[in-house]
Amino acid sequence: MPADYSGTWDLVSNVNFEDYMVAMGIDFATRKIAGLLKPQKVIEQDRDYFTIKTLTTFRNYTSSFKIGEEYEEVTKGLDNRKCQTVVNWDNSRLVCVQRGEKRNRGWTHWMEGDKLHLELCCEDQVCKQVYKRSS
Ligand code: VL7
Repeated sequence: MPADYSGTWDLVSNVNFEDYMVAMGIDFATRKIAGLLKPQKVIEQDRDYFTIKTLTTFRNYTSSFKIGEEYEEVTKGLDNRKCQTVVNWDNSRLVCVQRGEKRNRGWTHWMEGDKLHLELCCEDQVCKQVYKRSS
C-alpha cells in the first residue's frame, strides 16, 4: 500500500523561495507577487495516479502523473519550460526529477504527522515548504 497524500494542504512556511525563483529565471515583478502568495495544495491520489493542484490567488498549476512513467511537463504559468518529468516512490516519499534546461531540477514530498513537506530544487537552490492539512 503506497502512502496516501490525498487532501487539501495550506502553506505554513516557505524558506528560500526567492533564491529558488531567481534560479528558475523568474523576473523581478513576478517574484515580488509570487513571494507573497500562500499556496494551497489539493492532492488527488489513486494509488500510483496523482493530480497535484497548486492553487493561489495569482495563478494555478496542475500536474497529473503516474508513478514511474516519464512524461513531458510544460510548466505553464511558472517558468514556461519543457521538462522530461518522472516521479518515483522512495519508501513513502515522492521524488520528482524534471530533466531539461535547468540542472538539478525536481522536488520531493513527504508527510510527518499532519504536515506535508516539499523541497523544491533548481540548480544550486533548495526551497523548503511546509503545509498543514486544512479542515
Ligand atoms: C511549484 C513556483 C516559481 C513562477 C507564479 C507563482 C505561482 C504557484 O512544482 C510544483 O508543485 C509540484 C509539487 O507539489 C507539483 O506540480 C509547483 C511552484 C513553484 C516557482 C515560478 C512564479 C510565478 C505559484 C502556482
